[in-house]
Amino acid sequence: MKVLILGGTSEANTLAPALAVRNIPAVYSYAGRVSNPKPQPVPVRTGGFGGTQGLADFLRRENITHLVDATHPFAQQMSLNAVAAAAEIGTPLLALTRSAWKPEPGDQWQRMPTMEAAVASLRRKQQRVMLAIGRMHLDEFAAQPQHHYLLRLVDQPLEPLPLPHRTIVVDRGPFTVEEDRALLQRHRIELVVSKNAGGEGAAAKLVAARELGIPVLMIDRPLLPPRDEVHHVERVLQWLGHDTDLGV
Ligand code: 3Y8
Ligand code: NAP
Repeated sequence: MKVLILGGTSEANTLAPALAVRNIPAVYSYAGRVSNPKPQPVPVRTGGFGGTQGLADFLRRENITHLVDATHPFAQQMSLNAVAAAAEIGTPLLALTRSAWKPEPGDQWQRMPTMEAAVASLRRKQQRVMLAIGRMHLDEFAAQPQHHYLLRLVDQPLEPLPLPHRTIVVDRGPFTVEEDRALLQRHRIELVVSKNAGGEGAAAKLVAARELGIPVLMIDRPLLPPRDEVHHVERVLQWLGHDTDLGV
């Protein structure tokens, strides 16, 4: 048995130790998006595979027997490639993911079907907006340069940003409600833009926004192809035919 974990999330970071402690051979894969990703208790590889074919070649070359897609719900291309490569060579595939967030009493959410829709809905007078969507889609918000943006990024950006009025906070999650409440108050945020990531790592800003009565533009997840999905590491261990008492 040899497991390839497509990682980069808290779920993947819970799965890797569970495999390591059971001496299940595994490789953890990062895209190489941030300068110093979290270390892992199993061998790590970093960078794209080179599309579906590149991934299929990797699966063959490394004799991967099981593929676990534990990437983020917005990592649509990686998930598409995983389904296609696994089908092409018959490698068993399981997705380890988390349910989408649902609004709770007190939430002032406006659901957005896509990132583009969120940008379009910012066609309004200047506001103080927290963009908690990371770095990769910031350019799209240049269409609405009038706002004062609070940007939370994992790394200091290397390239100039296309947003004239912005404050950058360099921080990586998981975040706490106290931190995020203080951040929203300090920057007098009037609107939060968020991906519907699910899980705990990015939820703090939503609780803080609810408590402070701040509206949220909540961007729905992109569509993913049908595949077997689980939400807990124990289910992955069962799928691998291993004991599930999570001593780890
Ligand atoms: C490189 C690897 C853990 C897991 C850490 C999770 C939780 C904290 C919250 C906000 C939202 C955002 C962003 C976010 C969170 C976890 C998890 C999660 C959101 C790291 C990591 C990698 C990435 C990539 C990065 C993206 C960006 C997205 C920041 C590691 C820290 C906004 C998504 O600068 C960039 O290029 C960043 C790119 C993809 C989305 C984007 O479009 O910019 N994640 N995040 C992974 C790789 O190279 O393969 O160092 O740990 C992982 C985590 N980020 O156990 O510690 O599981 O989701 N990540 C979103 O959810 O909206 C921040 O600020 O409120
Ligand atoms: P994406 O748009 O679906 O992926 C684009 C390309 O990046 C993929 O086709 C693949 O390149 C490469 N890639 C993505 N994830 C990879 C991985 N784990 N290992 C190796 N290559 C990978 O993905 P993304 O949104 O850029 O996310 C990149 C990473 O950040 C993933 O690990 C994801 O779990 C993590 N992350 C993303 C978000 C988010 O909001 N998107 C949030 C938290 C964490 P090739 O086609 O060349 O193989």
